[in-house]
Amino acid sequence: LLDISWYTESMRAGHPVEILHRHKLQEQQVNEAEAVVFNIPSYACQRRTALDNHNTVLTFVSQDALSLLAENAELSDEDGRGVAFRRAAAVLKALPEPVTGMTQLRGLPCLGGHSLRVIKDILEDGASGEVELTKESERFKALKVLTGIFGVGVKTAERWIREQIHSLQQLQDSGQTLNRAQQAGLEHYDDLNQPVTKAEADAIGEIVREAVMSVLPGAQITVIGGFRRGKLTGHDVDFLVTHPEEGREVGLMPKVVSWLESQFSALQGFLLYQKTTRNSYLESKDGPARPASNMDRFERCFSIFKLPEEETRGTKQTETLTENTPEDTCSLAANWQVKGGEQMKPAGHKAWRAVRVDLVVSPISQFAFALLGWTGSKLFERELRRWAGHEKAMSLSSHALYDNKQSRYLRATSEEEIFAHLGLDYIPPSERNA
Ligand code: DCT
Ligand code: MG
Repeated sequence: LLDISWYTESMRAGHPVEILHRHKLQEQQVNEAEAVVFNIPSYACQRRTALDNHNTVLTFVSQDALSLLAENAELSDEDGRGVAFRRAAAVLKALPEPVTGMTQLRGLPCLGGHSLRVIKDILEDGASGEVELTKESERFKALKVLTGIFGVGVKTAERWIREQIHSLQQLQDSGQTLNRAQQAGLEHYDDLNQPVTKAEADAIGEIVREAVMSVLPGAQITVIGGFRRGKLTGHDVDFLVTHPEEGREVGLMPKVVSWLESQFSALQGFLLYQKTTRNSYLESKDGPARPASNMDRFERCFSIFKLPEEETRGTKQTETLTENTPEDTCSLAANWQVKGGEQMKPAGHKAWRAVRVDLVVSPISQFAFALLGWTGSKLFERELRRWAGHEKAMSLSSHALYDNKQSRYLRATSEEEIFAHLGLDYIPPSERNA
């Protein structure tokens, strides 16, 4: 295995690695010039990244390791470091062959010294000491548990940790004041931390379709996020709604929410929680200057759905609903359900599960940008915006694409057109899994 110290040194010194690398090869007279060197473009949006990549278990291990370090950095408010690890993990995902030795990584973009060190440890020892230590660290574990509560971000979790709150039990005992989102997050903690399946996403899609069609016939509903990229599970289900007539979509969300809340059944409505924000994007007022912050400018509803189990099983079941007793609840989080006002459930188990659902409404004129911006992956989106800004002097958001050189907006009615404006080959959703 190759000593990687020179990679690190040259990168620190800001030298182009490839030149130093050739020089080093000549110096050492190592006849490795023909060693496999993958030709991987540096931006994730220039690459096709399928879900099922060509890598071996070994590469999966190192990818997971880098993703864990990325997560740790993000949970420590070190986003720059987080992105660096995410980019490195994404390069491994895009490799056409399994990595068996460090020489194969020569000349690859986005692999910094730190990431290379981790990969080297895994190739040599099967694990990285740093990753194992991080995994076991009390702080990391506490941050994961606390930010795993819907509505709790890194700042809040850190404040709680400073107050010696590391677990759900300690949070409950502490008597901290929780906002409405956090209360719902705690109440449905177990459900929301269990991956949503494709079948559940489909069942939610049907309910959303019925709701939207009831209040705005002719509207179009598209699944976005991970499920559009072909993922089999997700942490939530995301939908984009539009209407072919510009303007008809305005004010849609409150109507959809009312419909969902008013579906009287044994389960009393489909929403356990919702927060709707109005569309605050105005091209004439906002201008192209703040592309990265436009994620949340659409009319949008963050919600927690109450998905009846029968919807995913495809058969309606007649279950007797009985009064909930503490004995019915089998988990810590479920215990709060009594407090949270949920009184009815079948003895022994719930007839439903809580699922996070995001609804986004876009005017048809912005639809292609919204679709592209909300399909992800998060890294793919970040890389698209970076490509637009750094390579094309353009500003890309989920609302619009602005050409800074021509000082004008570039219109598009499909994702293909946006890729073309950006000078990129079209990449279908199933290959945006960077
Ligand atoms: N998105 C983004 N940047 C963010 C958050 C979201 O570009 N900071 C975009 C890309 C994905 C999409 O919004 C939906 O977000 P998530 O649901 O968080 O991502 P996902 O890919 O759908 O992941 P999961 O399958 O876990 O839901
Ligand atoms: Mg999602």
